[in-house]
Amino acid sequence: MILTRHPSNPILDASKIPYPGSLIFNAGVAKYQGQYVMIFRNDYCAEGEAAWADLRAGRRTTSPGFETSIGIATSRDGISWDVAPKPCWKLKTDEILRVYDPRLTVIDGVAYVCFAMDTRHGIRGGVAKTEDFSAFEILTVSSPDNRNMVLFPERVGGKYFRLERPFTVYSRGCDRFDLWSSRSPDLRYWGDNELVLAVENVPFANDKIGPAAPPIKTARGWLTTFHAVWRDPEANYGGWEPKWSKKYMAGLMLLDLENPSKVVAISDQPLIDTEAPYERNGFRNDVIFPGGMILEDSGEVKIYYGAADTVECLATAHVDDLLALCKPVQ
Ligand code: BMA
Repeated sequence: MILTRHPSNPILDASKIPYPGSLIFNAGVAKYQGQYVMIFRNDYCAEGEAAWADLRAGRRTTSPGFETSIGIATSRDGISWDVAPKPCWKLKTDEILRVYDPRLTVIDGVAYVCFAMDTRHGIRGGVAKTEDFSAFEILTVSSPDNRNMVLFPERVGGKYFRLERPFTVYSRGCDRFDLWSSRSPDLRYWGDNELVLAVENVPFANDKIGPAAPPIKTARGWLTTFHAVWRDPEANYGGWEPKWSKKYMAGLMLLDLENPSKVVAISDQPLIDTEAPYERNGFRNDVIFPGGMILEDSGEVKIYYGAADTVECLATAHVDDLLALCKPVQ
């Protein structure tokens, strides 16, 4: 068994949140200033918790109105978490509906948060800088539609480097989305975009793919997860939403150290497929979405992932076993 689900999974859920919270998932995690820091998405019901219960029980078919806040938690061991008493970030204006799915990368000791932003004119992806997670300085926001941005933990060839996932609806048809890269001299202006991995090159995805957790550096390359979506026309994956019919899995690949737009090796199997009850059943059944990946000095890799769009989980593996899963690309 290469990957071990942590026995205390889910490591964070709504029961541990000291403010309104229903769905705690898709967190970014990094080591920062001597401790583990988790920045997580919290979807909660503006109509009150009873509305969620009605949806779960089939007493209503429309999703209740929700709000999203971003929460923060810290840990000494990366397993048990102290949640701050208040959410750390929420953005809602006439134009911006919410920010969500935060990813955390520390570059030269500075914490950066990539985020998705729903607006009235499309979905955008951005990068913010923070010192202590009490305030966020937005450095850049993309044009729509783009999201799932992850920053590399160091510059590559002198440039900041990120993976991202534009939504190419018009030219690719519905849900044929691929994983792209871009570079920046200053974290603000992004360009040199390149296609990194196309959905048709992932045997276990037939719908769309995109980045997941920020990568870790190994001697053989940048090791990184990605999310891969399978839509089974015959299956109904359930979920509290009546029409949910997709399954999200974690894939694994290795990118070239000097040119991370190039995939050098990839696993032809999902790294994490849905299996545990907390992955199979929730707001959206059968969803695994990694957002944090930490390489320990021992060679252990901690992979943090949102499960069923409902809870946050942890799985561990040895870095050598993960590297062995990735087969060279010709
Ligand atoms: C995507 C995003 C993610 C979510 C996933 C599965 O489109 O909304 O935040 O985890 O769907 O529902």
